[in-house]
Amino acid sequence: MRPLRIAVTGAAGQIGYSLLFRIAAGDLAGERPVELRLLEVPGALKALEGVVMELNDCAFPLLAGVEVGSDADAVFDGVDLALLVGASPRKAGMQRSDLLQANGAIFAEQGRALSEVAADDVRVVVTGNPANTNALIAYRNAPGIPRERFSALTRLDHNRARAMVARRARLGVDEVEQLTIWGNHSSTQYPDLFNARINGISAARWLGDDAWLNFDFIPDVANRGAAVIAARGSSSAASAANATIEHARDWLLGTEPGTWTSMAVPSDGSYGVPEGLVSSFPVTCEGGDWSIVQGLALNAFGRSKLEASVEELKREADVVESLGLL
Ligand code: NAX
Repeated sequence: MRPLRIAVTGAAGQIGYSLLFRIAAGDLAGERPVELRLLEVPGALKALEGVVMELNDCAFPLLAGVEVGSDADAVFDGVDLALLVGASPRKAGMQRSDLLQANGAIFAEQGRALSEVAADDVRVVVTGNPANTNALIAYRNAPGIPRERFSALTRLDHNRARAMVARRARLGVDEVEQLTIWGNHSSTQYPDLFNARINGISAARWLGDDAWLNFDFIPDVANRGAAVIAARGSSSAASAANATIEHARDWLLGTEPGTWTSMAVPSDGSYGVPEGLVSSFPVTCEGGDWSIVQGLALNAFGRSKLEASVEELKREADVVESLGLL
């Protein structure tokens, strides 16, 4: 079978260092061989050469080839899947609009390059922050690619929330199903336990502890990244790589029957989220396509949380629009 061509940007970074080895070991594409196309800024290419040496030293049977470079048009040529991880970090004194501008330029350029040279059925996952708005910028600058082929990562938030609920309920993670992260991958995200199920019952009802839900669970999910930084001295990397792989694998190979996952995707207007904004929703995947799970009830609390997160997404979209990035 022809190897799946997978582009990874920011490949010499922290997340890249976990991600590449897992992909090469077969965790994303199953038994299908993979070819890695690694994009980095020129200053990081030397470090990336060292990573490539280590990839070779693993003698992965499924790794059909590795190419590296800092020219997006060359690296993205013919890729089936693009994992856009590399982004400009937030530096001291930077406003959010400065970060949106620095990253907007990267994702506009990468969207254009993918549109021109990637495979016709390419799928694009944005992990680099601010992930939802970077995905919006990328798809708006990629006229040759249907917008449904772009998504952004909220799977790490989903996994964090699921594991926290399982620990609280003293159950295995498999027993917590149908959890949803709604909205932006930011502190405004809404992890929904009302529609989540434990043994077929609403997880909120099963836990029966509104104070925990409001004052511990929701802030803990939103602030988990900061807690990891405080403990480890660096941001989440292995768990972010794991989430990126699970997101892409579910998209390409399908979600488990009877449940769903969380993905940030361009809204079709579902649940009142304005069309085109990249928001996290409950989704199922089949045959390489995602669909938003319809018909879930959002109570007044959930609706106000989602609305607040969508307001933030709108503000981010307005900023990047005013910067000429859309
Ligand atoms: P690192 O700073 O370790 O690595 C980023 C890499 O990207 C660097 O090697 C840098 O040279 C490269 N890069 C910068 N501009 C580039 C460009 N134009 N083309 C190609 N490569 C470029 O960050 P890391 O910890 O790996 O995190 C990467 C991104 O993931 C960050 O934006 C981070 O905020 C984001 N995250 C997103 C998460 C999510 O759930 N959506 C969670 C984890 C993580 O915080």
